[in-house]
Amino acid sequence: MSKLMITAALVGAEVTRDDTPYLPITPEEIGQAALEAREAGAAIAHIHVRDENGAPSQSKELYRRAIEEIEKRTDIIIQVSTGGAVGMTAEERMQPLTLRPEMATLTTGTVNFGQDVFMNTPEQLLAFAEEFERYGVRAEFEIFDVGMIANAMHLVNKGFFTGHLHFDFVMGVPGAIPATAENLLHLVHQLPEGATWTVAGIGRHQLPMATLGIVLGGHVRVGLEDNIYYKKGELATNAQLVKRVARIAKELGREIASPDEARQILHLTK
Ligand code: KMH
Ligand code: ZN
Repeated sequence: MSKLMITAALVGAEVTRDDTPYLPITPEEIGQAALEAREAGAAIAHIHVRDENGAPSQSKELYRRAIEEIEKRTDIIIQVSTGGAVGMTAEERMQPLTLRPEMATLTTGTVNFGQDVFMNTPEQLLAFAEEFERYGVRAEFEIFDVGMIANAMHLVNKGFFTGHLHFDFVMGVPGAIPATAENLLHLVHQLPEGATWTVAGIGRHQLPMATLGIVLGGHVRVGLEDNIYYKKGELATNAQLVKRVARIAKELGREIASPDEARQILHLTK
């Protein structure tokens, strides 16, 4: 089994400061949260950005500042979001790709998202694929339901996303695939030969899915984007959530990948 890559999903688009005081919002806070997550064992920082009111944004300038604050503190792999928040246009969501980040996420399908709909039409997916190619950005496919793997492979078979393929299974969003062991195995079995995968469980599913990811040879995403609690009724910091996964992995005999080791696993050339 390879070393374990831990992704810290530091910010997200839905959680607010009213939900938790630990949510990083400003570029400086995001930089500091990335450093603390790295020190706790994370190899990848998945980031969104927020405007001065804390609202989700896909502003290129805000991403540029957040990336700068992370890069001056740590060598962690920076993975920007092209998911943004529900209701944003595809053009709005694409903006951070123009900064040529080391990685960016791409959700390959439309899905119910709580009471909302997270839209990713075939036409939009093609436009995203062209932008990833134009700026030479490595994708992490965000898989909220099983059909999204086939949609990603449809784009790969068209000639997009050449090179190593990496998937993140986001499990337990109300309206999307439930976070069960059986569903995780089914998702893993759909992947093409040689692909790597991460699992992110939402809310109370975060810890059990992370543990499954460790023992099944996948990789793990935790962080306040997906879950704000350490345990029922007790809020967590991003670093605490990462540290717990690193500790469990070590107990289970799985070593933790540094950012450079994660770059090797993902065949990133930077
Ligand atoms: N905020 C969700 C609607 C991503 O970062 O790529 C989409 C999301 C996925 O968070
Ligand atoms: Zn995200």
